[in-house]
Parts: sequence; structure tokens; C-alpha cells
Amino acid sequence: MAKTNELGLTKTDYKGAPTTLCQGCGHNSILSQIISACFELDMLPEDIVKFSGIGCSSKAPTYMLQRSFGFNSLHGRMPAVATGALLGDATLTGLGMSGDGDSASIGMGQFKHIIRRNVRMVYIIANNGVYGLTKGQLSATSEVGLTLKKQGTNELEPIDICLEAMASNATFVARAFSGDPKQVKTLIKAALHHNGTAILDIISPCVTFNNADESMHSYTWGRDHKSPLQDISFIPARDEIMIEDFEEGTVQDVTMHDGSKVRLKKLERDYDPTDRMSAVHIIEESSANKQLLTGLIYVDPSRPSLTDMLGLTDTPLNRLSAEYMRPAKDSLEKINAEMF
Ligand SMILES: Cc1ncc(C[n+]2csc(CCOP(=O)(O)OP(=O)(O)O)c2C)c(N)n1
Ligand code: SF4
Ligand SMILES: [Mg+2]
Repeated sequence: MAKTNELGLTKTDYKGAPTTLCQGCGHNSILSQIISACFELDMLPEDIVKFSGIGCSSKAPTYMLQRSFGFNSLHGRMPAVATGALLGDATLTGLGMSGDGDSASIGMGQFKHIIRRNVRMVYIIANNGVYGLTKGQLSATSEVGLTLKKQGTNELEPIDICLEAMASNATFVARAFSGDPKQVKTLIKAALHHNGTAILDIISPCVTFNNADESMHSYTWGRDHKSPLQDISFIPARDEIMIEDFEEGTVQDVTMHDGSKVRLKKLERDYDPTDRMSAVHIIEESSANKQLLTGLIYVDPSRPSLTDMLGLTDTPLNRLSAEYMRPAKDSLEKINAEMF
């Protein structure tokens, strides 16, 4: 019999239509980890809303969480659609999947503004350094010197998604490699508990157009240059009791707003992901050293999200009745009187 979670649901309840992405595409691995994370966190699929833009990566809503509503929006416009929907119903958990083309090229303005507003959602960029859907053009995250079959060699400096997120005052910034499923899943779990925009830049190889061994978005390069910041685990608030005997001294806990914990076991370096300057420094340093730095780079669980700042009603806006929305006669007359 299939394993069930605390809601009595099986993993199949979290799946979507069979994928039509190429076999071996990194995006498929990310999708599997989203499905596992939501299943293991006992999230009711109906409480999640999926978003995307346009691209192979942005086909994600079709291949996951069949019981959740979703919106496959326009190219680069996921943030605007997600912001509107999540203000309309602030009880939902937003989960978005975009691409490097979708977020770092056409959608860069929108990407920056959703971060600045700290809209509460998980924002995954499945970053393959290429436009996969339109058959292999260079993208804004392609490295200098990358040579693609139909495009020739890139001479432009790449955009670093995590650095752009930091510059926009992001409250959660992480980087992962789709070839490391455990880390991807844990970071997704942590992101789902973050009260703000959680940026997850996941290097996700395109096996069809950008997977040569020397390419900085290939499986070989990722495996050879991966440099994890921490060994990361996520503990939901209700599981606190299970973690008492964890080895002390080598561990740093970050408490999320709901009491859940991101437990970071230090690897070689002593790194504090709540220190903004260190985060910017380490992104720059890893880029200069041509390393694929992965892990939780920055987190600030204390900043309010957009919904907190707007002081929305407890009842979601989309469920307020007409009687509640319509001002009473005397308050309307008062407002009108103030205008003359
Ligand atoms: C306004 C607009 N311009 C251009 C396109 C063509 N287009 C579709 S997907 C895409 C790039 C997708 O790249 P990325 O976001 O990196 O996703 P991937 O396919 O690599 O996962 C482009 C340029 C479009 N659909 N709409
Ligand atoms: S073209 Fe590339 S990005 Fe698109 S599905 Fe195939 S491997 Fe994935
Ligand atoms: Mg891409």
C-alpha cells in the first residue's frame, strides 16, 4: 500500500501530468523535489497556488500538484500575477517556477520588485544558462566564453541571480544544484516556511542545448565544482522534540517566523547566513573562484512580508462578501462631505 502523510494523502496526490520535458532535464529533478517536499511537509495541495512565466521551466505547474490551482502567465510576468493572486487570498502558499530567461532577461524588472515587496512565496529559478524552450539561445546567465551550437560564443558578462536578489534586499537567498536532490528538497522546505520572497537559484542542466562538460550549467561542471556552504536540514515546529540529541558546537539554527528551524551544520568554513555583507562577499568570491556555491546564502526571517505591511483583513479579500465591502451610508456621506 502506498505510504500516506499526516493528511492521509499519497505522493500521487502531489504529482501532476506526466512530464513532456526532455529525459534528463534538470527541471524534472526539481519538480520531483517540490512534490516530495510538499508531501513530506503535509501541505494540503489546495492551499498551494502555482505560478510560472514562459519556458521549459515554466511548464512546471502542469507537472506537479494536480490538486492546486495554477497560473502559467506571460513571459517574465510571473511576479505581477503572483503578487495579485497572493494579495487576493493571503491564506494560500505561493510556489513559483521560472527560468533564467524568464527572470533574468525579460522579467528582471518584475523579479526585482517582487523581492523588494517581500511577497510571501517560493520563487524558484531553474537556471540552465540558456533559452531551452526556444531551442538554445544564450541567456543572461550564460558565462563569458560559452559556445552554443547555433549562437556562437558569448562575450557578455553574466548576471548572477543571487547577487541581484541581494541587491534588491531579498530576505531569503539560496543556491542549489539539481543534481543534489537532498539539498534541493531541504531548501524548498525551508523556503516554504519563509515569510517573504524566498529566492532559490537552482542550476538545472539543459541536456539538449547546454550540457557540454565545460559549460558552467552542465551536470559535469556542477558535480566537479559544487561547493556546499552547509549540510542543511529543516525541522518543522512540530518535530522539535526529535532534534535534542543533535551534535552541538558545529551547528547553527535559524528560526523561521512559525517556529520551524533551518539547521545548518557547518562544513569547512564558519559562515553566518544572517550576515548581509558576508552573503554578498561569498557570492562574489565563489564567482571569482569559479565555484558553484550551494546552500542557504542569506536569510532574514524578521522582515515583514507585503501582506503583513498592508494589514489585510483576516478573511481573504477574495472571500469578503458584498455587504462587508460596501461602505455604510453614513460613512459614505462622511467621505463625500470631506471632498467638498
Ligand atoms: C514576450 C515574449 N518574448 C519572447 C518569447 C519567446 N520565449 C519563450 S520561452 C523563452 C525563453 C525561455 O528561457 P528560460 O526562461 O531560461 O526557460 P528554459 O526554457 O530555459 O527553462 C523565450 C525567449 C515569449 N514567449 N514571449
Ligand atoms: S530543451 Fe533543455 S530545458 Fe527544455 S526540456 Fe529539454 S533539456 Fe529541459
Ligand atoms: Mg533557461
